[in-house]
Amino acid sequence: METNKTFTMIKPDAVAAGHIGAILDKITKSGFKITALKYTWLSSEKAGQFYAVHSERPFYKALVEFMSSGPIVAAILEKDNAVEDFRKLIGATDPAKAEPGTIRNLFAKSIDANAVHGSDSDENAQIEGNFYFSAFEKF
Ligand code: IDP
Ligand code: MG
Repeated sequence: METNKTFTMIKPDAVAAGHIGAILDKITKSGFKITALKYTWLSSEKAGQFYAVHSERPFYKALVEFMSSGPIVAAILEKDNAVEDFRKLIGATDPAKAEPGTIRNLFAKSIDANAVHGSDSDENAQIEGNFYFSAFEKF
């Protein structure tokens, strides 16, 4: 299992607010290399599949609606210790609890519209990257 890859999405709130450039800049300046990148819009079916792990949670329906409400940016990122380091860079799920200087502290509005996704394990990083990108789209 690779330990130097993670997967991220810039969520619809941050895309709509015009933060794509600033967030990608922060990610690359923090030492992550972009190895796949895509601007796309999830159908509610695709968003439901991506977040299927949360299907029993009370916020699942709202999450699927939100994630299919506008375009997103998906990316695979490479760095030593990628999953853990990227979770530190994005900060807590609730931006009110995210450390100063983290992406969610800087760009997120609420616990649901929280600007970015970051994989929570090496295994999920691989699954999530493969959800979006074929072998011909990763370099
Ligand atoms: P994470 O994105 O920090 O890994 P998860 O617990 O995996 O957080 O939840 C996935 C996403 O579901 C969150 O990023 C957020 O958009 C949404 N979410 C999580 N908890 C809540 C909640 O309590 N209310 C509303 N939305 C939530
Ligand atoms: Mg998560």
